[in-house]
Amino acid sequence: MNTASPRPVARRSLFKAGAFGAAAVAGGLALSACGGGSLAGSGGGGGESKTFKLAETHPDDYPTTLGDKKFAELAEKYSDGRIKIQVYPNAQLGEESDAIEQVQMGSIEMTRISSAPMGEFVPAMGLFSLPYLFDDADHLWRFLESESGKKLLGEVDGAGFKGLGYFDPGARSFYTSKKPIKAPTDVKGLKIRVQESQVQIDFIKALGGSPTPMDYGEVYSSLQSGLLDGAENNEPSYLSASHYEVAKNYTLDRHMRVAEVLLINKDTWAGLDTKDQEALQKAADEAAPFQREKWDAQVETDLEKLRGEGVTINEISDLAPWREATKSVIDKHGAKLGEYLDAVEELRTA
Ligand code: GTR
Repeated sequence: MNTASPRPVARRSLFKAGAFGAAAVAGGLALSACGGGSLAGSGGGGGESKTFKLAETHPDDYPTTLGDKKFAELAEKYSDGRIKIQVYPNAQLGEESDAIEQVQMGSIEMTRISSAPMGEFVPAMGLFSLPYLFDDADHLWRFLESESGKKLLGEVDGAGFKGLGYFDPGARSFYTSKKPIKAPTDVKGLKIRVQESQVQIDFIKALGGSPTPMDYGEVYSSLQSGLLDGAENNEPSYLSASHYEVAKNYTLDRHMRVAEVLLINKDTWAGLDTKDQEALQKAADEAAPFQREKWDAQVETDLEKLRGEGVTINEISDLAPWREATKSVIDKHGAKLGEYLDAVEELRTA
């Protein structure tokens, strides 16, 4: 039921130059061309039951995975058992950019994905990678729940997806193996892993560092081998992926809140009857606050655990020099995001 429509898959080559990336893309296209994917799950309405796969990069007990599972449980309940969603954690179905491509082509029906790599498929999603944009989680959520936030989610339609909702991403901060980062100038000359996002590449460049886009699953060994000097992420990722073991300096500058997004393949969505679409949407709407609660609870305990593991935590109280040093990123990428940036500004105060 999924057509191999010529949607852009090429953005990835920006980051994955070389044989592996080309093979992955070619492999995906071959799959799609022969109508691959879990066709068992793609039937159209009529009361028959469907099973969808949902790709998740994090481990079983991570807050986004708990959100996925709540979504799956509610989807089954609200569809009277017609829709079953199998959550595949730990990047079992592939690293994030591969998962996005597979959902785009329909070989996987769903994913919970970071908006950062999504920005390479749907440029407006790059908004969330703009540095020091949101003051805190409440500011982010005022935006996500606003008409603008919903409109932005709707932009994924044009790239072969349907956006079902947002999950909380926390805030990303730097961590390094050798020298701690205390001021923007400390990033100079450091090799820092970024997500597959041009905005994030420009962010590290603006600070004088050397940005290295890389799959999440490769970061630990790259920090360990010295290929990287540092990376950046929120507390639950830094802890659960054990990056703290090989990069013990954590600098809480909270530079980005890259929304987590729940996606379904557009054709799979279109193939559902209205009742099942409503069931899925209701499930996603209710899974979001559940995930946010889990998130908030975990961030605090994770910070304590990290301290207990001997991580040195540097709090950054004055963001002004960081904002100043990275202004060029907002100027370059913000120009295309005018209406969304205006909404973010309007929602800065509750
Ligand atoms: C996490 C995010 C993941 C993944 C990861 C990364 O915060 O939840 O989806 O994008 O960061 O840095 O690759």
